Amino acid sequence: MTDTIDAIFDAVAETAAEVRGVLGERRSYAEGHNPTGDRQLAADVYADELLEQRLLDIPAVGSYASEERDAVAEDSGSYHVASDPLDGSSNLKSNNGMGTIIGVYDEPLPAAGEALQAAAYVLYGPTTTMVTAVDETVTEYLLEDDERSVLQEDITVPADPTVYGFGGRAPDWPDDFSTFVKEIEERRLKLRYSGAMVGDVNQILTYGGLFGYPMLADQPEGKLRLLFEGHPIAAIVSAAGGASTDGTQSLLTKEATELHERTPVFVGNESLIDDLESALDGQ
Ligand code: AHM
Ligand code: MG
Repeated sequence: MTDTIDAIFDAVAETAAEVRGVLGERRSYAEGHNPTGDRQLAADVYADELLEQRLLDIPAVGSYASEERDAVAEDSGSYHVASDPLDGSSNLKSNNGMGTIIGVYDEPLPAAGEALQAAAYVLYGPTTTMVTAVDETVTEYLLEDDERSVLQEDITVPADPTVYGFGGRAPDWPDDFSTFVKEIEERRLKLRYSGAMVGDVNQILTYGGLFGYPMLADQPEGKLRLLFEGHPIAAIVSAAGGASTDGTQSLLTKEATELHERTPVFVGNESLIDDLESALDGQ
């Protein structure tokens, strides 16, 4: 791992501790909406501003982009960080899990998945953990008392899948996707959907299975954003031996041409991703 990527992971871990500390008092809505139209919570804005400061303080970080801001914040340096500062923040109201996601690119944003050098997410669950992917190796850390200590090295997606979860309203799913979901259920996979992708993806790494936010009737690109959510999560699951797709191709082969571009997102066991692509073939 390069020193810069390690410094980025440290900055995210340090920020996570502070974000976690203020979640309880920042549950109210802020003034604005983010660039894809979601209402922002005070916690979204706080996490975004802290990450911007911490990451741009690292000399080799040349820019910071996030789901919560229109434009890229520029500095000088050869690494470019994309972030979803508080993923699943609507879970704050109901006191359920949430996360922070980052992707580290070696090209200015928007960029292709191939430019991704490392990715990580923090999960604010009963404990705060961070999962990183770099050099095709996935590691889980416990974030506690300002320390980042290894919980599990070389994480791989379990071979025998157990859980699945898909976003959006079932009546809005395309017919071929709905048919595929019925097949998944018949294979005795259990439904797990939390409203925070980071929590759901962490279950995929733990139990094996498939998570997705599909294309919808009125929104063919789905809900999730390629740079801030799709690429980083795909990189982590792929480094753990799983795979990703937008329905037809790996998310890591997709190039974002717009900063806030959306895409259908599916990640999980490679066999399930293959089955899904076959089921959607001909769309
Ligand atoms: P956010 O980044 O604005 O919180 O939106 C992303 C979240 C994902 O974490 C989650 O999978 C999805 O939106 C849930 O959406 P829905 O409430 O439509 O199920
Ligand atoms: Mg998100």
